[in-house]
Amino acid sequence: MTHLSLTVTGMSCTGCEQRISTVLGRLDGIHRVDADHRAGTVVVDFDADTLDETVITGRLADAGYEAVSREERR
Ligand SMILES: [Cu+2]
Repeated sequence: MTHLSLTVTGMSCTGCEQRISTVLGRLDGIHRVDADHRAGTVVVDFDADTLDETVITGRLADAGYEAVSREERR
């Protein structure tokens, strides 16, 4: 299981959290999605054998949210 913490811009309400949960929840290999619009974070647990970070951030971008891995952000 891979744990990924993302800083996400563009979330403004709980509707955004729901949307992100739905969009990411459809991906194979996703185990948990925890979106927090106040903190501007999305935390996901996923199976690295079936899914990778670029797919997740790509899907978020398609939905209109820009995501940056918190570990990569300086
Ligand atoms: Cu919203």
